[in-house]
Amino acid sequence: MKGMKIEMSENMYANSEDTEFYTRNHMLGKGTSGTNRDSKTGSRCCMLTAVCLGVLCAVLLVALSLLWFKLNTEIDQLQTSCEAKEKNLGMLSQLDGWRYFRSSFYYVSTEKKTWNEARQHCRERGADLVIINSEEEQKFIAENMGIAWIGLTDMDSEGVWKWVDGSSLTTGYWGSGEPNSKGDEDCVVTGYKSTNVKSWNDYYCNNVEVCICERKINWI
Ligand code: MMA
Ligand code: CA
Repeated sequence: MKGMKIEMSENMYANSEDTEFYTRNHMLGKGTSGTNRDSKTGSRCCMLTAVCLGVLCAVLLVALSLLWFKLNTEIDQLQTSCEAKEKNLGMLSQLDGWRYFRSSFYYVSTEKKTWNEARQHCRERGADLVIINSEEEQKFIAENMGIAWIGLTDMDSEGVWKWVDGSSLTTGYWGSGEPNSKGDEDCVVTGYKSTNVKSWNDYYCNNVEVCICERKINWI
């Protein structure tokens, strides 16, 4: 009886192992030959690992190439920006008598000239007649310079005020009663009879006055 019991339970154990083996391999869709099954599973695993590694390597290679390219581009940009700043510094060291305000250098000529001659004078110095874009800029000019030509004119079309860079006038700082041209005052001076911010006057272009030149800094 005792022997029987042992035999039976051993049999049961063997059977349950068989069932488990069958089920596992059946689920994997494998045949019943043991060693063959295992080696096939192994080589599949190897191939999968190799493919994964290959893909990983390719991804890393692409990522590294992109980083390298980005780094080089940034180095180039920094170099260009440094060169531009160096050029500016070189330029600044030659700018005796120029005054700095918010990314521009300003210069008041000593000689009096007509508006056209004044503009030429500025251009010969790598600048142009001043363009006033803000109240702060006008205040700075009003506080530091007297009557002087600025880069504003309506000589192309009466009453249409344009800056020397071709842009239109948006905010003007005209003195009271100005502009009052009857078609004969096409150029503009600032600081006319007033130290107020609002001190522009349209004036005869052939009058001789000092001028304000502006040279903007190109920071890049
Ligand atoms: C006045 C005034 C100005 C004008 C000049 C021309 C003295 O100021 O009318 O607007 O431009 O005359 O000389
Ligand atoms: Ca006038």
